[in-house]
Amino acid sequence: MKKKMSFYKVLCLVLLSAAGFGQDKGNLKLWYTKPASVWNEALPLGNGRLGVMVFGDPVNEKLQLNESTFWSGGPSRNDNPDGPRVLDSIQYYIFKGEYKRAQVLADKGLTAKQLHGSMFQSAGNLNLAFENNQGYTDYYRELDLEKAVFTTTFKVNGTTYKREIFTSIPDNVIVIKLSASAPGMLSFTAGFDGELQKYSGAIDNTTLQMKGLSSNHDGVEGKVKFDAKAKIINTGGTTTVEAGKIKVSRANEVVILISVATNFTNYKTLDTDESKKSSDYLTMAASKPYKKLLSGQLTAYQNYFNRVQFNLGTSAASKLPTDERIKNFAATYDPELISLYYQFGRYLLISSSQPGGQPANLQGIWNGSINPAWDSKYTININTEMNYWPAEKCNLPEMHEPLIQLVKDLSESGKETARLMYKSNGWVAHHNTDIWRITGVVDFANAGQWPMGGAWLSQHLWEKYLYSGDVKYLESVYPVLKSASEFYKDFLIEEPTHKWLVVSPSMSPENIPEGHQGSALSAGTTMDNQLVFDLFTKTVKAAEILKKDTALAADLQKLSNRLPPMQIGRYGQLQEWIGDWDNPDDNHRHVSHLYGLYPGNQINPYTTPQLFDAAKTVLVHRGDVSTGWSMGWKVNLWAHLLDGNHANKLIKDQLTLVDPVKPGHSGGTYPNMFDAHPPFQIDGNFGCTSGITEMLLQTQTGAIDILPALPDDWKNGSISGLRAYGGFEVNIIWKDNKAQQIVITSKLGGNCRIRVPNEVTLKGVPLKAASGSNPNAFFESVAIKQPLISPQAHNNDVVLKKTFTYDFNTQPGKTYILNIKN
Ligand code: FUC
Repeated sequence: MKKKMSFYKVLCLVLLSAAGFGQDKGNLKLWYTKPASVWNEALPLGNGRLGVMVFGDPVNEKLQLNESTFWSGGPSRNDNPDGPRVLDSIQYYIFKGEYKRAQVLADKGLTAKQLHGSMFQSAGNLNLAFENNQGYTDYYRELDLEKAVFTTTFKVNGTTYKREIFTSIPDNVIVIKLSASAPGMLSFTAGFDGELQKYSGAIDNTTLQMKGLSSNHDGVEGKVKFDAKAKIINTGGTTTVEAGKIKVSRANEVVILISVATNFTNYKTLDTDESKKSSDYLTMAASKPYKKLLSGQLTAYQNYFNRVQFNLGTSAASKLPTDERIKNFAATYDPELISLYYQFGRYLLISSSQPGGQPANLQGIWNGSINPAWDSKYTININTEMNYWPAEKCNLPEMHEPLIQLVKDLSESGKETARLMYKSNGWVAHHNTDIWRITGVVDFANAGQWPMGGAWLSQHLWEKYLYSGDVKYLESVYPVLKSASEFYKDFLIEEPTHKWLVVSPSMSPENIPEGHQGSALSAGTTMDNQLVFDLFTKTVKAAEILKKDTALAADLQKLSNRLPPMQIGRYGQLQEWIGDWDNPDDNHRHVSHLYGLYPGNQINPYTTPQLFDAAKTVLVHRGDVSTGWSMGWKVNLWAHLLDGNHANKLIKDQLTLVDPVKPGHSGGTYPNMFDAHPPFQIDGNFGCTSGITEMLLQTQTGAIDILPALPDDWKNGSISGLRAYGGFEVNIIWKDNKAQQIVITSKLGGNCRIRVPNEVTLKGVPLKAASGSNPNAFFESVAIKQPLISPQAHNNDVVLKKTFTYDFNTQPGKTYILNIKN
């Protein structure tokens, strides 16, 4: 009897805590009272390979289609083989201070001669023209993030119409269900169109087909073929073919399945039979009833989505349509818009990045153009990395896999670039890449001459390991990490003044210092030093864990010691460059030297307070409002400066409604919640989702930091399912800005060190105040060189809010519940 009682008690406790971590069911919806009239009002669906933007127009429904491998050109490279002839001179001019000459020479001898990257292209549209829907009323349109289903309803002459649309992860097709409240009311004509179509017509009276070919670009012939098919499955009514389209008359209900495939096999090969592939997916899906397709998708999607629940409370402001809420956001109290935006970021990552597929590009997987901004490719001097900042901590590690694969691919293609252009070992990538994994210099030297893309991307290989502790995985990526380090081992060069080892030619993305003759080119920029330091440190640690390459690790350690220290300039700022060239009025969108603050962890208030203060000075100088992704980065940075109120201010800036037709110059959010650079760029969505997480949980400074940057007006809330380094999963409930309950599940065991804003207790286990360094190796911090400080610099003391740091030992598979100390 006694035993039973305690079992029920435990059960009640579990149920109670689960309720505490919940989010208001049914509120995770983007919804509108009008159809989309332009692309930035349409709503995105995706399964990692197929992307679709749905407009929800009752009369002329449009589904704009993307397939993640439909890119211009074909397998290609873009190395400039003249590199070795000009490299010495460029390095010489940079050290002499003749930056312009260096740039001119780099433009000739290092920048790609022709190919500046390929374009991700739209595959066209499926259009449904309805005969009788003019004069509709009671219009409603939503995207339900809990189900990943788009729904629109409206009435015409007393009949209620409904459209439900989703993309299926397991079945690889887009699924549309059209229904009406009365029989025989569905009459429409379906047809494909697309700017790159080569053929569009009907195969039979229920199947449409469109074939297309990607564009030629930068002198590379377009070789990607796509095949799109739509299968109409009607209940009641008839279907006939009319002028290459299918006319459906008086049906009761219609399911349409859309399948799109390309001939892409991998970045080197285009030998898949696109027509067979699209037919195979279609046939498989058509053999299942709609309900089964939907339940399959729900299971697959919710397995990812449901892992994190976030609740910031609600208010009357949340009762309005989403576009109005964004418009009102700065002037009202609408905390639920923040949790919606947060979960939208997770939704977008699940929908645009699935294991085995391509990583999310500048627009994720959604692009309505055949000539998009920046080719909608991969900009790897911030944007692509930012896309993946939420992956591990927001409990979507599987979504990180396409990026890890891209890094593996680049380590192959970039080896040739390192050899051809720089006569170096290892692999290198510059500031852009594409589906063909180009690794040369694109655009022009002032933007592209940055041989650090590989160094930044490689950090993700190690970061993934820190969350999972999976040594087998580490083993599989170690050769890539090692080879990235080997490039810098060869490429670093001694600069004449301090004899530091530096990367040259390079730049601080994409900023030009004043008095630099209009040239961005320089040597030993702060970000480059930080990236090489991190890369070497991580390679050395990985080698240690895997018991490999002792000699190489020793070499890398020695080289690492000779990298420049960070420097604090005359304004008290963290210097962006090797010289004290910063301008306090510079509000450039890139804040590259703050990589060391986030996503790097070389700067923190505990072990590097002077640098922490200098980083803050930079951020104050740069200002808040900028492009979408820049604001997204700043949310993370202010969170790492432990200033939740300022981070929250940036969220407000990011949630500023941007006109979808005439966007202006500042970043913000479109009515469909897509981030506006402008134009649409998805990094801002992902960056902000990451930043919100960093406000609630940080893991990089030797401890699990609970509510490190909680804004004053996020008084009460809860979040569950976040991941921290070392295999910990964390749930937090806070009340009156204090951590009320923290639930930590340990997957790997080991010491758990937590830093909390208030005192907590752990039932049955004595909590020790933490001291010394964290014995848990996943939280090992690295020693940073003392900064060099300008005699003119005025620095401020870092004043921190009081926190409580504890250690307790954990067992794998066990959960620990900490409560506020009363
Ligand atoms: C970099 C940024 C731009 C833009 C582009 C795609 O060049 O500087 O702001 O995000 O990438």
